[in-house]
Amino acid sequence: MRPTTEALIVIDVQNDFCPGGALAVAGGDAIIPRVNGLMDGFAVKVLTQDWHPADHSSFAASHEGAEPFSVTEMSYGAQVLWPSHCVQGSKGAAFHADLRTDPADLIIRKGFRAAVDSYSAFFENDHETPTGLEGYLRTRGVTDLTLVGLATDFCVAYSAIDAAKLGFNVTVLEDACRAIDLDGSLAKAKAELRAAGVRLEA
Ligand code: VGL
Ligand code: ZN
Repeated sequence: MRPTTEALIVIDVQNDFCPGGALAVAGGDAIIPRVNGLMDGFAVKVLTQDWHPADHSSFAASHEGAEPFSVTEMSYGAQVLWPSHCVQGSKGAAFHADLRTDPADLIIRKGFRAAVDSYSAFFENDHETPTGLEGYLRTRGVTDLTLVGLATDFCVAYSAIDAAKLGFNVTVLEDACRAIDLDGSLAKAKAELRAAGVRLEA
């Protein structure tokens, strides 16, 4: 068992990011056995859940004439417009049935404000609205984070980079993640992860 200063953060292992889902990540469900196996080794375990209202501004359907995977400009910067996904209370927003959720200490939801997306488990995409996860981890005395989940190049990368900026020691287990890889986003995310001081391990 790892010390109580170390937390496992499992990002968005939800039906919509797995094969058959609205924003399916290739092989998204293949990481689940590894993620399940990691849980017992960590004293602190957090799951995140992408949790959008049906009219969320990150959905292409919320923008007249916009195609999914196009990019638009929001008040807080560039934003990819996604197929509608992880709508609050929908089957797509539920955790994958094979993911062990009972061992989790905390399930933190993000992206619930219609006007701003939230890739990171720590801050929304305006980079200033906190989710509260930092306070939770610090008050529990956590200093080191291991991140796994979906998708490597969006929610995992944003979370890991924010965590490193906040001063946590951060490791991403690449084999326990899968990427969307939109227009080179995986290579870009990996370069940014390394630049932020995030450790990438298999
Ligand atoms: C994610 C795109 C939109 C993710 C969430 O979990 O990586 N990507 N919403
Ligand atoms: Zn989302």
